[in-house]
Amino acid sequence: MTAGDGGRFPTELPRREFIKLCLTATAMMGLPLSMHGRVASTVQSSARPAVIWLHFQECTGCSESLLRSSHPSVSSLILDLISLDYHETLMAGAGAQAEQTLRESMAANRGKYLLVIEGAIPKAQNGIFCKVGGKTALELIREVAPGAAAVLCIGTCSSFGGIQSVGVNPTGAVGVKDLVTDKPIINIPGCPPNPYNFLSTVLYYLTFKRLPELDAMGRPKFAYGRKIHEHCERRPHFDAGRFAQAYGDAGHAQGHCLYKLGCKGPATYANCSVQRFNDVGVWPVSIGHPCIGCTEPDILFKLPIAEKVQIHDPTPFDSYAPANLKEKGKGPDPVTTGVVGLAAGALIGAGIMLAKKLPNSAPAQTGETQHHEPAE
Ligand code: FSX
Ligand code: SF4
Ligand code: F3S
Repeated sequence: MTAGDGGRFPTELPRREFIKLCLTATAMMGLPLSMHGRVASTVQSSARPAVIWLHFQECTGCSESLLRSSHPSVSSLILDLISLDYHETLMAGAGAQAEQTLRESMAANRGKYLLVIEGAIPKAQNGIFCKVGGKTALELIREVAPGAAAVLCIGTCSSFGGIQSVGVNPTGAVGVKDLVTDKPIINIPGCPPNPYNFLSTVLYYLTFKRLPELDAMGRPKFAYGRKIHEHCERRPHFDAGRFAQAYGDAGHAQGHCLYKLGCKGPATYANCSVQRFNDVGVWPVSIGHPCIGCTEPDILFKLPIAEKVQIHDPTPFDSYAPANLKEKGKGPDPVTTGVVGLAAGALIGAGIMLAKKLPNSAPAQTGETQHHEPAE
C-alpha cells in the first residue's frame, strides 16, 4: 500500500488508521494537531534508525504489551519506524548468528543507533546474576551503550530497578541511569508501560532530532507531567466523598473512588486514564483496581497496595463536571488531605466545597516517597 503522497507507508495499516495513530501520537506529545503531517512524514521517511534492544532482569511484559495487542497498529508502526537490528525475543537468528548481528549493527551505526533497555541490571558479584551470550548484563551495557546516540529505558525495571531492586535486592539490581552517565537517557516507566508512550517518545525523537522535555526523573513530561488523580474518571466521586470501602461493596460496584482501597493515583505521574491500554481502552482504575503507582520508583512494590498516600492537592479543576452533592459521602479525612487547621470544619461533607477555596498545592515532581496516613 502507498500513502498516496509519496514515501514509505506502513504495510499493515490502512491509511485511515495510520493517520489516526499519527494524530494520537501528536496530541500525546502536546503538539498542535497541525503537526501530525510532520510526524507522518517522519514515519514515511526511508531513514529508519537502527535500534538495538537488550533484555536483562525483567518479565518481558514491556515487549509483550507492545506487541500483543489484538490490533497490531502500535507494534506495526514502531516496527516500521525503526530498523530493529537486535531483539532477543523477536529476532529469528540465535546463538553466534545473533551475536554477530549485534556486533555488525554496532559497527555500522556507531554513534547513531538507539539503545532500548528492558529490565534492570544486576551489579552485585560482578553482575553474575544475568548473562546473555556468555556476557553479563553489566558487560553488555558497558559494551553497547558507548556507541548509542541515546538510551531509551522501557519499563520501570530499566528506568529505576523495578521489582528486583526492592527490599534486600540480593542481585544489586539498578536502573540504567545508575550505570550510564554520559548518554541522553529517556525513562518510560510503567510495569509494563503504555505502548503509546514508547511510540510517542520514539516519534518525537525521530521527528525533532532531540529529546522531549523530561521531568526530574527523566520521564517525558508529555506523558508523565500530571498525576493520575488529576484526570481520573472517578475523581468526581473523590471530590464528593464517595469511596469504595471494600472490594465488591456497593461503592466499588458503583464505580466510586478507590482511594480508601489504597489507590496511589494522587501520588503517581502518568497518563493511563487518558491514553488507555489495549484496544478496548481499559486501565487499572477503570476495571476496579487501585493504581499501584507503577511509574513511581518510590511507590511500586515499596508501599503496600492497601496503604493510602498523602493527598497534596485536593483542589479539583474548574473544568470538572460538578460532583453530585446531593449524594454525599464521608469525604476524605482532614489528616489525609493535609489541610488540618486550615478549614477543618468545611471538610465535613462534600470535599469539593472545601477544595474550591484552597490553592492548588501540587508539589514539585521530586519523586519522594509519599507518606502513609492513618485510616479514618
Ligand atoms: Fe519490568 Fe518489563 Fe514490569 Fe515486566 O520487561 S517493568 S517486570 S511488567 O515488563 O521490565
Ligand atoms: Fe481516581 Fe484513585 Fe484519585 Fe480516586 S484516588 S480519583 S480512583 S486516581
Ligand atoms: Fe500503573 Fe497506576 Fe497506570 S498502576 S498502569 S500508573 S493506573
